[in-house]
This record gives sequence, structure tokens and C-alpha cells, in this order.
Amino acid sequence: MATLQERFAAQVPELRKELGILAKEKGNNKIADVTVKQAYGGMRGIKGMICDTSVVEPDKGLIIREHPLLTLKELWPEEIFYLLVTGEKPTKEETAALQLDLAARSHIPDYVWDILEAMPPDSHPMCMLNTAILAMEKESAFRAWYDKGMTKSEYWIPMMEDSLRILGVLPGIAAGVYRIRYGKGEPIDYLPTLDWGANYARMLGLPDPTGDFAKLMRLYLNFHCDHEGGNVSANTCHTVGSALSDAFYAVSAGLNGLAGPLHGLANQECLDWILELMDKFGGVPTPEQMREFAFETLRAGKVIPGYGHAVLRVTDPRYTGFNEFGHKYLPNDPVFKCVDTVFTVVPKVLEEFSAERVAAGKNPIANFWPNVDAGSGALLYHYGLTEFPYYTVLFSVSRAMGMLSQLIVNRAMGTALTRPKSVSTKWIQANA
Ligand code: HAX
Repeated sequence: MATLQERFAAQVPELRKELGILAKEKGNNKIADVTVKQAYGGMRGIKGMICDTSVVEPDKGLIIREHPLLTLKELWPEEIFYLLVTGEKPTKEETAALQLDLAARSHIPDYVWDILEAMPPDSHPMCMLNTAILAMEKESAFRAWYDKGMTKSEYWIPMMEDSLRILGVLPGIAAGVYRIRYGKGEPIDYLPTLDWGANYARMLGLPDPTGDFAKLMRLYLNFHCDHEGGNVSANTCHTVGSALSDAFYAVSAGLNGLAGPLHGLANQECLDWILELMDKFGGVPTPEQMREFAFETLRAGKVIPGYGHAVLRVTDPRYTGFNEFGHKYLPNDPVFKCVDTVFTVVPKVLEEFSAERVAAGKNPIANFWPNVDAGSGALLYHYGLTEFPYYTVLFSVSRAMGMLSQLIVNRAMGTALTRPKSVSTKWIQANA
């Protein structure tokens, strides 16, 4: 049995040795060419950074440390975190030790509650969550060690400390944001005898007589944990961390990116779209009505939330996993049924619309298939979590695991300050 800290400490020398060999043997090999279109197009597809916690294959989806996501769906989120950091699945004892460690770090200081209570009542839940994380920066072990003076080889140690502290408080803060923002009563305390995901479900305070909501939360926190290094939140966190800003700064920065509608906020927009659709047709619409509504959305110049992806070119396995959960636990729920039928209609609509776009000289839509955000909202809604502006907070609690594991690994690898070269449009005109 080894704690997460011990297991990773044992791996660090080998990791550094491997990097030294790679740098010597392959340091000058080329891995990418960059076109002008890519430089203007959000650097899409450019290989320019390293992420060892997970990869996203266009035709397979998320692969965590060599394991396709759906083969990991039985793991609890804290086990996923252990896997993200070390590349190894923890034993039962190792999981229990990590759970105890997180519980020991779960106390939320009073000033965090004071800040959250003082925020305007119409603050977005994501703004509240990120403000609370940032407010706790004064606790950073990384900053304290740095100020005292530490060697580069030690950076990962306080980064691990900060990461565990953030993960310890995050479910409580996130649940507290829900309770404060939506007038649900006092925050509920962390229960050290419960696992991390079930704790979050319990602290939200929603009735869960069957325990199925806790099951959904574990799955939800598992599925959203990481999505390689280039997405907006991971990339932002990586960049901020590369300046040796501590994990409180880096994770709240990354989560501010997750709050954008093209990224994590799509989570809230999807359910909004589905409910509008059901509202318009007075219940679950027919496929023909769905088609009409989808075209209306597109012709109004809007995107269909939950569909398309910057990397994926198939149905997101996370969507598939949530869909399986829905069929097992809530097959007759009308919102779930609607989401399930949308899946049979929207890809074809996007394909047709893409052809129209191309005929009009615009870019094609690269992926017609659902992403993670298309299906999760209906499941949350079924269990009474009906405040959809809150959904990105759930996503954030999970995605913090990916961002933090990447920070720990990067500090252990001695990853350099991020500083790509930009060029001006005039430079492109003259030189490209
Ligand atoms: N509906 C309508 N148009 C779409 C579309 C959709 N679902 N998906 C892509 N397009 C459009 C794009 O807006 C883009 O149009 P312009 O050239 O006019 O700007 C064109 O198709 C080409 O885009 P792309 O190459 O297919 O996709 P991008 O890599 O540029 O964007 C997005 C990927 C996920 C942002 C995009 O598919 C989208 O906006 N989807 C809807 C929002 C959404 O579901 N976001 C969540 C993604 C998952 C995630 O990160 N969660 O956190």
C-alpha cells in the first residue's frame, strides 16, 4: 500500500530520467508544421504541448493513461485522480487512504462563506466558485515554499499539497455555492466516512432515497475529469501554472475558461435548448418537429449546444456512458426521452446544414455528433437538480482533477514557462 504522495514520489526519478533521454535522443525532431489557417483558427490541431494524463483520439474519445474512458466507468472519481497522477489504479486500501486524506483537508474557512454570502444574489455560480477558490490562495503551500526558497526538483511536492487541499474543499464549496445561490439553506458538512463523489451529492442536499443520485454524481465526476491538455480550461491552467503561479491561481483561471459557452457552459445551454424544444411542442416532440426546431436554431445564427467538437469526430463516449445510465435508471423520463430522440435527428440536420454552409463558401461543420454536454443535463434534472446555470460548477469539480493532476506532473517534469511566438498579420502577408 502506498499513498498517492508516496507512489508519485517513487515515480518521479524515472520520469525525469526518461525525459532526459528523450531530450537527448529526439530533442530536435519535428512533430508539427503550422499553416496560416491554423494560426488564425485557434491553433486547432497544432501539436505544441505535452499532456501525459490523458489523450483524446478523434475516433475514440478520451483515453486516460492508456485506458479508454468507458472501461473505467466503475471507478470512483478519487480513484480516477490517483490514476491521472500516477498512471496506476489504486488498490482498495490506497483509495481509502486518499479518501481519508481528502476528508482531513475538507474544512472550509469561514471567510470563504462570508465572501460567498456577500456576493450579489444574481452572481453566476461559476463566478462564485472561482472567487472562493481564488480567495483561498493565501493557504498555498506552493507559494509558501517558493517564498522560503525551494529547489526546482521539489516543486511538485507543495503542488500536490495544494491539489489535495483544493480537492478536499471543492465539493463542499461547490455544494455551498448551490445552497447559497438558490436559497437551499445552510451549507452541509463533509462526512469523512463517505467517498468524495457521494459527499458532493449529499452536501447538495437533494433527496436521494435510492442512492441513485450519488451513483450519477460519481459517474459525472469520473466522466468530466480530464480531456488532454489543449482544451481552453486545461491549456489556461497549464499556462498560468507554467509561470509558477500556484494551484489556486491556476485552477481558478482554468475554470474561468470552462465558464465559456463554447466550453463548459454548453452544459447549461443544452438543457435550456431541450426544455425550450419541449415547451414549444408541449412535451416530447416528434422527430419532424425536432428537425424543424434545430433548423430554426441554426438559421438564427446559433449553435446547437452539445453537438460538435474541436477534436472528436465520433459520438463522445461520455455521451454514450450517460445515455446508458439514462436507459438503466430513468428510461421513462420525458426530458431524457427527448435527449435520446434528439440524438437520432440532430446529426443529420448538422450534416445538411454543413453542406449548405459549404455551398455558401463557409467552413464545414467538422463533427455532427453529440459531445459530453448533450446528455448529462437531463439526468441531473431528473434527480431534482433543475437549476441549470449551476451545471458547469459540477463539471468544474470534476475537471479540477484533470487540471491539478496536470499541474503536479508538469512541476515534477520541470515543464518550461509557456511562451509560444505570435506573429502579426503584416508578418503573415510578407512572409507566409
Ligand atoms: N451547431 C452549429 N454550428 C456548429 C456546431 C453546432 N453544434 N458545431 C460547429 N459549428 C460551426 C462552428 O460554429 C464553425 O462556424 P464558423 O466557421 O462560422 O465559426 C464551423 O461549424 C466549424 O466549426 P468546427 O470546426 O466544426 O468546430 P470548432 O472546433 O470550431 O468548434 C465547438 C467546436 C465545440 C466549439 C463547436 O462544435 C460548437 O460550438 N458546438 C456547440 C457548443 C458545444 O457543445 N460546446 C461544448 C463542447 C464540449 C466541451 O468543450 N465541453 O466543455
